[in-house]
Amino acid sequence: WRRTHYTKNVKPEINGEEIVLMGWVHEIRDLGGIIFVLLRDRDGLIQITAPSKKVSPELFEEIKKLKKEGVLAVRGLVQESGKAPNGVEIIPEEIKLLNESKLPLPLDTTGNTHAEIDTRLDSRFLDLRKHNVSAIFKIKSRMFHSIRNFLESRGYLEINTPKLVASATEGGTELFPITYFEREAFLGQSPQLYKQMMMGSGFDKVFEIAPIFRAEEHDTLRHLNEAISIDVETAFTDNEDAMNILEELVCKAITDVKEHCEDALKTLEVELEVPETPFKRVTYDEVIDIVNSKGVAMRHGEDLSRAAEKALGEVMDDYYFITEWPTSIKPFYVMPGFEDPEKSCAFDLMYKDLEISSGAMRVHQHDLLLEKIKKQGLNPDSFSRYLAAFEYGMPPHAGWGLGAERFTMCLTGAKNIRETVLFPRDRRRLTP
Ligand code: ATP
Ligand code: AMO
Repeated sequence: WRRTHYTKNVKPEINGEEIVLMGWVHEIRDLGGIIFVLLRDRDGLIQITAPSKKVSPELFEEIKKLKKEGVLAVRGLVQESGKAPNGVEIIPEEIKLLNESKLPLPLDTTGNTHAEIDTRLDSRFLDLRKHNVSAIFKIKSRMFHSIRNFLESRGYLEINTPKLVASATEGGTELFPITYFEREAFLGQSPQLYKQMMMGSGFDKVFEIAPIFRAEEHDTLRHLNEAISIDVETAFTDNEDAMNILEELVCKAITDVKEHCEDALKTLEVELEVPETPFKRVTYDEVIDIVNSKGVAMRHGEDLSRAAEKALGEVMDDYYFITEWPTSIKPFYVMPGFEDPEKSCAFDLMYKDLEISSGAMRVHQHDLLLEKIKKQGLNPDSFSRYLAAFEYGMPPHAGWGLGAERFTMCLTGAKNIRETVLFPRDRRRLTP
């Protein structure tokens, strides 16, 4: 048997056709003289209606024996029906039970019984059978697709850089150490140094979509220990240009998801709006004033506290940039401002109270970079191979990293970042 249709394609227009469906037994209602089986596949549900008077006694007995979450193939006739959920039902002619499910289930796949996120993640394969859970991954997939298309259309080259690395990039505290033969190594926390080196290689425009590993000890709704970062780097350009491409990419992805993920968005009850461009830019100094005026303490030179992010989120548009961050609180590779070196060329893209991307124009002058590495208390020796790239003709460049899961939260309305990862890694979870 070959599947001829997915349930979502079974419409009244194909009334009378014989089709083959495959999926799982979602629910069974046995009313004695008639049995209703709800068959679920990736995209939907359909009612299989077996009246004892219309199907053979053997088939009726087979259907009677079905149990929840068994894997089923059904050959049957499409029948228009005002009483069935989608206006159509299937009158079965033959069924094949491809596999049975152990019962009771560790998790209710109909979603009628509430389950805590930990219980759900423990049985994630079952949890993902729920359409309001899988919808998030359909949207995430479309988002990646759209971003790749967009970047390719702009002449960006997709690259892959190592995840087994010798040193930190984002400040030394958030690394996972591993054993690399006789040496210590780390899981990469950002492709930062590599994507910059590609600028020195003349690749001009690169992007990478790959995991980053961060030993964040805290347990929040927006931090993962393994996340996917969408990294972009562009040569012969600056932070303004980098922000422009980022906001264009964000809008393109939202437009695309809106157009192609109608069903998933409906399932999640999310109404996406394509934000207007340009996104508002607020400077770090303006942010301090806004936050203070909301009664939240914030001093110059501090990163945004959670309370500050929340206060800001209340007054700003959905998407906005924070610019002119103090040079002192940004990584060594960030270019100090040309007019005032205390105000850097770094920016963050925010969605309400959530930081979704950080970026900057980078330091491309070798001596300044070396000085900044030293000033941050880092050992220049661990950066020697990176630094060498700046001695032999490094063009000015800029770029950013966009957190794929955080952006997925914006697209799906998920409140917990774990919802946007198939098998999340957090402080307490390393399985499944
Ligand atoms: P960065 O680009 O700086 O790494 P990020 O998006 O990874 O940013 P963090 O800087 O780790 O996020 O956190 C953002 C803000 O949230 C920080 O200013 C920090 O003060 C705050 N924060 C982080 N963890 C917690 C926590 N467990 N409880 C409250 N606030 C937190
Ligand atoms: P940053 O450290 O801000 O910048 O990371 C970029 C973006 O990655 C996402 N992100 C995370 N998402 C979930 N869990 C985490 N623990 C986590 N950490 C980061 C966020 C964040 O905005 N090298 C720079 C980027 C650049 O300048 O190009 C960097 O890594 O959405």
